[in-house]
Amino acid sequence: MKIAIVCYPTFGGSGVVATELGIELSKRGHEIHFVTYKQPVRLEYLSSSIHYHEVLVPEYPLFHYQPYELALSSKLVKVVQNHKIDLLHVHYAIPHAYAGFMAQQMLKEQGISLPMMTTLHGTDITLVGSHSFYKPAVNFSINKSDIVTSVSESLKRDTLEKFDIQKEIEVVPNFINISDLKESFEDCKRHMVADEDEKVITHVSNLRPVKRLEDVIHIFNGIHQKLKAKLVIVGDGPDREKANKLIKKLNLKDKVIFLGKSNDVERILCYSDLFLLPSERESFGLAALEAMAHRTPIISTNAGGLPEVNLEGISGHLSKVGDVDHMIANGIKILSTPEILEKYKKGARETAEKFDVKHIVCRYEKLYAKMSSP
Ligand code: GMT
Repeated sequence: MKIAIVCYPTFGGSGVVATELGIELSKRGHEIHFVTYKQPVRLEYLSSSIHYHEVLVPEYPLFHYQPYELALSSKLVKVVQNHKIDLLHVHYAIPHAYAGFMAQQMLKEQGISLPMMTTLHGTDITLVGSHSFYKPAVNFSINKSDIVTSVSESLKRDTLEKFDIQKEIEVVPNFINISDLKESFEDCKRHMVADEDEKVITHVSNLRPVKRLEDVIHIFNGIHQKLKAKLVIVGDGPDREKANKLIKKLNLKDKVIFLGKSNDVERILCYSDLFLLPSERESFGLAALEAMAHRTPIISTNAGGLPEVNLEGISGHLSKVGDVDHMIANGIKILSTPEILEKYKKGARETAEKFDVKHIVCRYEKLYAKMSSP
């Protein structure tokens, strides 16, 4: 099939999932066309089966806001016409489902049918999408999609609660390509972040308020009072400065390492002993799944879809949002002896294997086939 994929190309879970999906679909014989404003970060190479079409929005003095969805829908029309695209898969409802619907309507006028699947990822529903500024348009474009999927049962429930949805929502969880993972590195670099007798605790995110970065630091502080450890923070975002102040106040400057945005997350996870994700909201928690695939147990909240990914007592532990003491106690429990840590590492990896690409991508393919057959 010839599939056009629309996503956010920069760092962020939905773009990563869309890109990995496109790469996997191309390996299965489909021709993939990414349509977005920048080449997706995880898309390292283009080929005869993976194409990228850039959406340009030229500046014009009259525009206070650049009309991206207008440019995107026009680009989609061109890509569909030029490449004989069979279907459109948009990731993150805003504004992609809306732009996709407009492209569909323009193509319909020319007698071209373009079925559209919309995958809901999280904040497009729980945070931004449900704001009254956007809600009518989001509600409308979800209902106009031929198939709607969500990345967790929890997100499906949230969508049905917050919007007036007339369609069935199929849950297709996020996935990881286990066989592609690099499990060990000759130049591991663990020694650059921690001493032999120190545990490595990791947090990877876009450092937005929803990730509760201050809780990450308080949890680390509590664990570090009991055992030797370093905290590695990967990613960048608006809460970094606030976090730096807290690190200074708690006298943790020598213990916390900020690595910024990195494409080397695999190497970092490879030597991590524990992963912290104390988010206030998380429709799925792809970062936790990636850590689990690298045998890293998780301390997370029980928000949103996290209990569907991090299995209590198996891959790690769950706590109520903000219950830092509970998360500290659980972190200490996991790290207390090499035997206990190994048990959680095994549990994390086995749980991640259930989300392997080979179990999940075929579910999208079945839905594509359903959507394309009249
Ligand atoms: O919050 C983020 O990290 C970005 C956001 C996105 O759409 O880029 O992530 C959401 O989608 C991810 C992929 O499906 C999920 O793993 C995240 O849990 C979800 N984030 C939230 O719900 C806050």
